[in-house]
Amino acid sequence: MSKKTKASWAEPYKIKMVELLKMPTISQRKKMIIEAGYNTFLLKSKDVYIDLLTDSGTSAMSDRQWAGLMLGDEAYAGSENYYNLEKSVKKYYGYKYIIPTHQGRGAENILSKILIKKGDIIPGNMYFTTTRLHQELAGGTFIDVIIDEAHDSKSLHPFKGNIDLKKVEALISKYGKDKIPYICVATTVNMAGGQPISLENLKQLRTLTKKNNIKIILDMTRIAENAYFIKLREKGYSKKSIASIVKEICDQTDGATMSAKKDALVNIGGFLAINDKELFEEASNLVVVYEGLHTYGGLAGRDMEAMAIGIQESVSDNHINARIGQVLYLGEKLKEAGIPIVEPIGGHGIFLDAKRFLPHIKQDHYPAQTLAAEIYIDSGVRTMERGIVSAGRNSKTGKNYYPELELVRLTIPRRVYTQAHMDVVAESIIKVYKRKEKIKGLKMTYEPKYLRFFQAKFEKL
Ligand code: PLI
Repeated sequence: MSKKTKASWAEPYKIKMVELLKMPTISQRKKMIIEAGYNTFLLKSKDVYIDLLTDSGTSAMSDRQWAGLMLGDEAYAGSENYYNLEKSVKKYYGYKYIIPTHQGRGAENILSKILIKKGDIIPGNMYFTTTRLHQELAGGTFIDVIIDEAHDSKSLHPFKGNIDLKKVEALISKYGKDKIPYICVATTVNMAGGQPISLENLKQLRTLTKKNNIKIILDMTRIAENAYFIKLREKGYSKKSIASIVKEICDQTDGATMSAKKDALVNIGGFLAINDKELFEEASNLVVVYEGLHTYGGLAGRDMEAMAIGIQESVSDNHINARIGQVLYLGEKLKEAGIPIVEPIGGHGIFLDAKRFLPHIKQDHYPAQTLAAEIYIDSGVRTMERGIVSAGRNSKTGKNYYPELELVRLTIPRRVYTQAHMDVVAESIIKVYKRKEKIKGLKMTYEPKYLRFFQAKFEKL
């Protein structure tokens, strides 16, 4: 009997310009990682071969976006490009009002300042580093209400980004609805391994929050990737377009913060979107303090034009199929070799489970930080820690958080690398896995106060 073979797919673009890669030698890499204090954030880009540190601001723009840069209207006030961006946000996401910001955390800062009062509780489907910090700086406390499966790297739940509604109900009865200004809902939850939330779950949350007069604010940073998983896995969506699913997600919410550096295919930019006119006016006023006038929010006109075009390209079915297809390709290769990764494979990268990869290294000796450094030494591939270092300390008690997930993220920039690059990455991880017993942990020698993972330094034990 003939075996049915799956049709191959290919990138829905061809390459018009290339950037030559740097190829540091092994002795250079050994020296550089020590100088960087075993922190891949502190490496120089010129010392990196394949850069999987992040998918943030690292996408390749299309020729249409580059052409858009030339249409930059660099007026201080009322730039034409702002109105194009506003049109794009309304058309594809449906929000009424938008305020551009220099990137996602600019929007988080303004949102937190206008909505959070001291002593408030902000439930969310797993923390994100900058989001939680802005909530705390505004006087709030983040509480995780994601389903338990999200903390288990082996669980095959199709929507590990879902919110546990019972946990939300318990918070409402414990603190009272007036202490909860909004629920922060992320699409494809970054720290859980790029795991999606289902529309069914979001709609149930909408019903619960409406009843209690609590807002839903979306972190829509990777919304198109979430829509892909809904189309693939949720009943009733297989024939819908990514664009229509994206719109349906936004329709369940009251506003959103966006880091356009991810899904929206630009190297810089973000925005705050909101449906309430009064909140919009308050945010428009505050943005002039922190970012710039409300019609540019810290961006050049050309950046807003590239974002307006990127939003449109990001919701194309062809684009998203190829984008996640490449992530799956790498993940399947690693799975076949027996490498422990977070499953199901997520939207923006592969997450190695460092607790299972290096079981002999205690969490206090930073297994994920260690593994990211070892991968760099092996091949010059740069990855990122998403474990105890990223989790940081409780801002009230000063004690370290000990997250269940101790991960190394291989984040795939959009439209940048080829399948052959993915082969090289997989080979390097497999090589490191073969010598895992010989790998020793790290000790932290410098710890900055905020978001320590960016700048902390380490030494080998
Ligand atoms: O890096 P920003 O300020 O544009 O965006 C902050 C931000 C908010 N939400 C989520 C889910 C993010 O992933 C995010 C930034 N992520 C980075 C930088 C990353 O490497 O994943």
